[in-house]
Amino acid sequence: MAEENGKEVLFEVTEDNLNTGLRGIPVGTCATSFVDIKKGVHYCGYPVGDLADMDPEDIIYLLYEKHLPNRQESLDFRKELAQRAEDMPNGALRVLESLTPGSGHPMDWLSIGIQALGVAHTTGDVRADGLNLIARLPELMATIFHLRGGRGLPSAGSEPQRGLVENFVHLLGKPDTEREVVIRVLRAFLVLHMDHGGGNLSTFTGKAVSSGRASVYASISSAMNALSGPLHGRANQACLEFVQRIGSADPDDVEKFVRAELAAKRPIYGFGHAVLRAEDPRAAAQFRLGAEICPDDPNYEIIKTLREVAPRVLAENPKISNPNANVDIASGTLLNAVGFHKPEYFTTFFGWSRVAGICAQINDERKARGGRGTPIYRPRFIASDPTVRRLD
Ligand code: NMX
Ligand code: MLT
Repeated sequence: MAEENGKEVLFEVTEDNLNTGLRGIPVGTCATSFVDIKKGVHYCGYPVGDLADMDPEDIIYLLYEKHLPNRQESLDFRKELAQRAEDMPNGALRVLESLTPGSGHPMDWLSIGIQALGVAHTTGDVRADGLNLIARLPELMATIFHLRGGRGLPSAGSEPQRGLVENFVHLLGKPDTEREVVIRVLRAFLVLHMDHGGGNLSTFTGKAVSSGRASVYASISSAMNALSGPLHGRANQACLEFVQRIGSADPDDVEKFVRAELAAKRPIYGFGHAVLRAEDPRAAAQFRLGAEICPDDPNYEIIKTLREVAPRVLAENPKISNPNANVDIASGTLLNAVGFHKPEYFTTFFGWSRVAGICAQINDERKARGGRGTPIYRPRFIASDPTVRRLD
């Protein structure tokens, strides 16, 4: 490894690295998670697949504290989150009532809702604001589902002591008979999507906005807008819509469909990755869950075929760095199987989950440099034409 002034040279930037979306260029350190290109994301060193069945609250604790909680710490943390949710300012979400049901995309509502929570109550302490937001998200999410669906405000009162996912499901008013499996899928979904290193677009955006000392709410709202694009978080919506259009698990039909999409210059959603160079272990974890909860679901049958067929077809294009399945291949199928039938809402679950990792990373960055915080983000762009012109 080369050295310069006694320091390891991590990356040498050449012209080829320009205009590549900063791909691969190291810009900082991240304590919450790292991504191994073959083995996937590790939260504070733990492979994510090993954490998939754990309580989301314990994983949020892990991302903040960098160790898994013992029993007492876990109980205390849940109590703290419940207290923060109970202290939600009255009427904070009324702004969502002024939006027309069904209008815009649910990610717009999530972003607006997060800003509204910040308008109602920002302490300026990034740890408190992050944990308040995390604690209050189940009520925000349920409010979006109800209001955007034209059903008014949730009729059930928020009961945060139930736990994050359980309170959301309670607020949605899901029948008791459906709750167990919905809770199982959502808990796994939240854990698997919470963090993915420091450089993914939504996390990077949230931290960049925060580096200018904007509030946690402004930063996270911006992060959610970043997540809303179909190449990033909204791929989970696009993937299920795509699967429903295929409509057949026959390998020949699936292959024909994939080839037609590529010929039409459309991405194959749920495949490829900016960092990973193997199938995403989060995809494998969701396939395992699907085998338990919805093995005969027609969409599940299709994604099983897609998982085999698409990598083979994508690998024919040497430009594609990773033809394998990513996290978004299966999540929509699982959500749909447990009763969430509108794909446009799927990215809000990704957002709900990712807020935890981004808030924890913002907390770390503000504590950096002995409490002075990471300096304002300011990478350099080189003028494509540095000619100085004069007005005539
Ligand atoms: N389908 C079609 N083309 C693809 C795919 C795919 N799944 N993956 C990569 N390519 C293309 C890509 O568009 C690029 O083409 P061009 O040079 O014309 O711009 C070329 O292959 C090289 O791209 P890569 O270096 O392999 O990937 P990159 O890092 O640029 O992009 C993704 C990563 C994830 C944006 C890309 O793989 C993609 O568009 N996948 C489909 C959308 C998706 O599932 N996104 C979710 C990612 C995970 N998440 O949740 O954020
Ligand atoms: C992911 O979860 O896969 C991401 O947020 C995308 C990335 O890491 O670039």
